[in-house]
Amino acid sequence: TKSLRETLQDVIPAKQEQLKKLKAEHGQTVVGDVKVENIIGGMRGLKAMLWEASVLDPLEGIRFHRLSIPDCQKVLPSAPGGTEIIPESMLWLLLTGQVPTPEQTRQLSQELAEKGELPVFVEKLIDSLPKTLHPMTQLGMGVAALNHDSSFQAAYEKGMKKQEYWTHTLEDCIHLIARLPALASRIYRNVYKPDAQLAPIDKNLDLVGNYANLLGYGDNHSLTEYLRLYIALHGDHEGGNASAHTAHLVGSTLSDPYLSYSAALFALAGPLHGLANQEVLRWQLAMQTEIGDNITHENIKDYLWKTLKSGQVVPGYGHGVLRNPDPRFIALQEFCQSRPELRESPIIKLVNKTFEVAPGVLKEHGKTKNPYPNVDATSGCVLYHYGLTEFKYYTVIFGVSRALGALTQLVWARALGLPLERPKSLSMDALEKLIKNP
Ligand code: FAM
Repeated sequence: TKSLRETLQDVIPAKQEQLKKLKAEHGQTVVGDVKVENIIGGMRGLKAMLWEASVLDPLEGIRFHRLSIPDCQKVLPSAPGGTEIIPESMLWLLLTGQVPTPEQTRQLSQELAEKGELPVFVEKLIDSLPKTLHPMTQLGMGVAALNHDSSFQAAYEKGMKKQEYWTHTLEDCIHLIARLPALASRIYRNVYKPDAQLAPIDKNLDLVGNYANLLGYGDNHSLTEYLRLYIALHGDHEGGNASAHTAHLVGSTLSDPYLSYSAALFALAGPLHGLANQEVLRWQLAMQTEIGDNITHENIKDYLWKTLKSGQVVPGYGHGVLRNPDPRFIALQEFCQSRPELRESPIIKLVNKTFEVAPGVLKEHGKTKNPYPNVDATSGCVLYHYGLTEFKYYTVIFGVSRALGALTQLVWARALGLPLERPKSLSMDALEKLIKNP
């Protein structure tokens, strides 16, 4: 059985060769135009970066290498006693393009558990923060501080060769992923359950098994399975989204993976991005409070219009790339439908009912290019059902997850020797000059 490192060592040369060929044979091939609307429109649709682990199709949704979400659910190993995909098998797929065996998945789980403890100074740092500081700010600070032990940074100072970049990057990425449950659960404990004892890391458990335990929900098998699926599915969504792109940009300066990923977390903390799952729950609960029980489709329609007319976005709907319901939303919905207690949950029923009305209203409103739900339309509401009701914490779970894809790309960027990212910007005057005189 090959280890993760050995498997990567096997697949890297062919990719390096592929890149060399692309550069040599197609360096000057035109694959698209740059329009003024791309420059002033947040670079939407501009094909301008390499990202190895996944590609997002506007209609079909995400594919991790060649595998769609349903494909992944069929072939990726789960935890012992579970049926859902786990982050370890997703990480293996993202990094290597290969489906790990159950044994390889267990080995990775074990390695992560062994590396899962936080350095004491990081524990102290997190413990010293005010409970009122948003959990995402705390997570970003904790991740940045972990760069104290960066293998990449230490090796760089000693003058390592470029060929060694990826191995040190991989070491940092594995250590960081391993430590995220301890860091994220310490933040949860400090902010919401100050009297609770944090469980020790169980060396025989998978990453999310430990995370659920540390959060104090380890005996809830159904929630643990949900978290496994949630964290695996949120792991990567190609490279252009704000958090992934931030990690890539910062990493391209040869900042180490800890600093790169902490920057990504602060992009994820924006309400148009990862914070949306907290906003969805706030919005759905406000709808319930205002309307009361027995909410009808008509009530929801009125509430949606009220939100839109007050100039706010409907959280959990729309997407920068997708133009259909998000397959991650569908997968989480299917998880809910397969469990009677979730099928009957009032908050899940409200999410479903909203889904029956919102696309029609958003189409009539006519602004958004995608009137369908994204994954955030349901992800936080399921947590709420399970009693994890502290919604300011939800984006932290997203932050634990997105590390899988963003860190994978850092390994590939260093293995492929990708350069410093440095697009050209223009002022409006310069743009007008260019339009007149291309
Ligand atoms: N409700 C109301 N208006 C919306 C909307 C929504 N859900 N989604 C888009 N629009 C508006 C948008 O604000 C823009 O209006 P202006 O022209 O006045 O600026 C117009 O429709 C065109 O936007 P678009 O091209 O369809 O979308 P963008 O690519 O600009 O933005 C999102 C994409 C995700 C930021 C946007 O759909 C949105 O704000 N959605 C609500 C927040 C949300 O759910 N974010 C989570 C996204 C998620 F997948 C993630 O990152 N986790």
